[in-house]
Formats: sequence, structure tokens, C-alpha cells
Amino acid sequence: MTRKMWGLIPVLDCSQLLRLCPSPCKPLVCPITTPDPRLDPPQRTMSDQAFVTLATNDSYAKGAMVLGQSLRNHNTTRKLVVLVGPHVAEPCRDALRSIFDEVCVVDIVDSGDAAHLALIKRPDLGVTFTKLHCWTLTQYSKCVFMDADTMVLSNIDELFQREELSAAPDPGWPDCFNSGVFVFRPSNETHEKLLAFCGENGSFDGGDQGVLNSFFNTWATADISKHLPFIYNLSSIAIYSYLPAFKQYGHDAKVVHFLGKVKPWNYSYDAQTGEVKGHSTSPDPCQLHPDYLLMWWQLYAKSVLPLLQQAYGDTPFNSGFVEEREDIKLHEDVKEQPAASAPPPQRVSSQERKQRWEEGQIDYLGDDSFANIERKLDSFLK
Ligand SMILES: [Mn+2]
Repeated sequence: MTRKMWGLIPVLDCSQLLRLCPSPCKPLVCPITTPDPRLDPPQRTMSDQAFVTLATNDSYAKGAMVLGQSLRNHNTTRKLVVLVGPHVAEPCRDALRSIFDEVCVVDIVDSGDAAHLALIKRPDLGVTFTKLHCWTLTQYSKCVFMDADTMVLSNIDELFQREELSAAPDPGWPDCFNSGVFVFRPSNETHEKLLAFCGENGSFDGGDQGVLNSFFNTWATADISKHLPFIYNLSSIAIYSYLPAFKQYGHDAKVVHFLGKVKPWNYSYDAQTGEVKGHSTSPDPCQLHPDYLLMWWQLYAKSVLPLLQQAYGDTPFNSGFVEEREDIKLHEDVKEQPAASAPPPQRVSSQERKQRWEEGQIDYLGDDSFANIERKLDSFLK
């Protein structure tokens, strides 16, 4: 029905979704049990397990701060670790230090070890090698890696009951896992094997996801307990490609992943009106769900920006906030006068809209906004 109505290409169909889950009746109930404190002393579990993320530049550092703060807000009992690339500015590292337990600077170029040798063979995979560095965090027995463009919506400490390598399916090719959220066991041996593998085989997608899927190549078939439910890595792209599923299961989402070229920090935020700005000027159509995007900015405004302001002091930096400028006010005055000869906005026919949608030209904030699609769906699903 979705296909007929909207010409959407569902990324996950029902059978694929149900395959992720042990019971067709309760597809989102997964076999995660609460640990018995008598068997597994919590203080031990807490200090030798960690959430790990990666920031390669100042923009991703902001993402990492929002992620770290979202984990704190949901009372994680695990340590928080961020790997930072050599280009992350000192004030950003300072701000990261106030959220994370550990800030590890990873400079593969200076490392002089196997990672550096691999980098010489494959200079295109620099960021991937930096990410693979998470396997060297052997002070922890188990970790959950999360991309800096993710944000948690509830406590997800139960992920530590999963084994390496557990991850959720990728919405684009569900037989591959998405490497934005995964459970792993730090090990120097695994790290070296991964580097050697990388140097020899490269990456089929040019990034870490290709390498990791080729390395952990039995994920799709060997052990269903290593398939994390999709709610642990809900990519904003998938919301629009299978909206009825999002309506059915979306409220259980625990991690949102801002997949795609445009990231939350590419927008700006108007603190006065509480609105996220900058959609129309973006070259790529916005694929981020407006509610999650707003949540990201609200968290940033409340908890991250004050840390950055403190760290930067008088030095100017890109806060991402819309500044109230005199020229904007001037512009408003000019607007009061009747517009001279601007053509009226063209109405697009339903057929044309369908065609544009299929070509990927989606007006997420206008005709194809989530609210409009939802209204249309509601009228069919009643
Ligand atoms: Mn990502």
C-alpha cells in the first residue's frame, strides 16, 4: 500500500523486520535480561565497560558531546570514552573532558606502529584506521561503539549483555550491519588482524562499515543474538522509507542515528524561537526527522553550548546559533512592503510530486513533511 500511495521503496519489508526478532507477536521484545547483581557485581561491570565514540574534527566533537550528554542524562553506569583525531581543537577537547571519563588522542600518522604501516598502504582509509583504534582500549573488557552522529533516547546499558560483534542491520542493505552502533571486545590481537585485513583488502564502501562487514562476515547468518533490534540504531533515512513501520515501532526507539551527508550540526538554531534553521539553503534534501533534530539542538543548547562557551572564553567559535543581526531586522522592514514582481510559488501536481520523490528530490519540510505524510497515512490506515 505504501508503494502505491507514495512510490516509496521500502528499505526493510515486514519479513526482514520480523527476521530480526525472535517472536512475530512481540517483535521488539528481545532476549535481554537484567543482570543478576549476585553473579555480576555491578561495580566491576561498570568500571571495565565503556561507551566509545570518535570525533575527527570540531563538528563531530559537538556530535560526540551531545551523544555523551544523552548517555549521561539517561544515567548510564558505564564509562564514557571519546577518541579524538589530531585536528580537534584544544577547547573542544576541554569540553569533551567535562562529559567523558577519557579523551584519547589518536594520531595514526605519529603512531609508528602497525596502524601507521597500514595507513601508508591505504591513505584513503585514515578515518577508518582511527575508528579501528577502539579495539586497543584493552583497559575495558567490553565496549559499545557509537558514532558521533547518534543520540540515545533512553538507557541502553543492556547492550553490554551482547557479544562481539553485535550490531543492527543497515537500512540500505540489511544483510550488512550498520557500524554506527556495535558491541565489541577490545583486543590488541583483533586490532592487528583488522589492520592487516584493511591493508590487504581495503574497504568495499571506502569506510569502516565495509571493512567491518567483510571482517565479521558471518554476522548475517551465524547467530541471531548478534543482531541488535533496529531500535538501537534507528536511522532517520529508514523513517521515511517505511513510515508505517516507524508509526508502529518508532516510539520504542532507543538510539537515533543521523545517517547521511547532512548532520544536525550543519543546521543552525534560533534560541529565541526554539527553531532549527537552515534547511532550505542546504544542497542536500534534509533527511533528518524534525523531532529528533530539534531534540539534538535542545540538548546541545542546554548542556553542550555552556561547556564550549566556557572552554573558548573570549575566542570566537561557531556556536551554531542564529545571531540576531541588524541586517535581518532591516530585511524584515523591507518585507513589509508589497513584493514587486516575485512569481507566486508553483503548485506541484500529485503526479509530479510522486516523480520527484522517486528521483530523491523530497521536500521534507514542505509538501513531503512528516506531518503531511502522517496525515495522509492516517486517512488510509483508519
Ligand atoms: Mn554515522
